[in-house]
Amino acid sequence: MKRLATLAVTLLVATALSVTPASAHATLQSSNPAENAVLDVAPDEVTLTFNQNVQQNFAVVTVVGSDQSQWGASDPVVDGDTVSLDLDGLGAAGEYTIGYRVVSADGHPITGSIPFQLTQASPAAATPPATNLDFTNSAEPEAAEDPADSGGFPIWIIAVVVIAIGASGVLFALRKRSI
Ligand SMILES: [Cu+2]
Repeated sequence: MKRLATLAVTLLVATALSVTPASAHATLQSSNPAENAVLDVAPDEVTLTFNQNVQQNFAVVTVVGSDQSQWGASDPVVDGDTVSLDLDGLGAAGEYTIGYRVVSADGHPITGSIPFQLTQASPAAATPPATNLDFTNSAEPEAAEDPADSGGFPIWIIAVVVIAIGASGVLFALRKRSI
């Protein structure tokens, strides 16, 4: 009877030990923004907190808008059980998705996605694209073309003309000499 009990306990312990490693990989505990959060203002960063440390390497975190635009402004930073990603604002109001892939201490990769909503266009991102478009459409091409037109081109033309005249003079002289 005692032996049976010992056997039963041994089996239970063995089962417990064999089950534990399989369920030992990290799981996401919380995130900021939280799943299905509704935000007025874009967060400065995205933070994912796991129930245990995750490996320093191999972490991938993305923040993607409904138009597939990417909003992450850094590589993900792993600090123990948290992984963070800087944001440089977000774009238009709408749905965004945080996607992640980290490797837990036991080597198992963990992936997931966390949707959240932005109710107002992010001011940080709403202004720069507008200014960027202005720059590329008007200021930048003019600034880039002007120096080439006024400075670079005439010098090239003059150089080509001078070389052409010089070359024809030499040819002329050579021809004359050979005749
Ligand atoms: Cu695991």
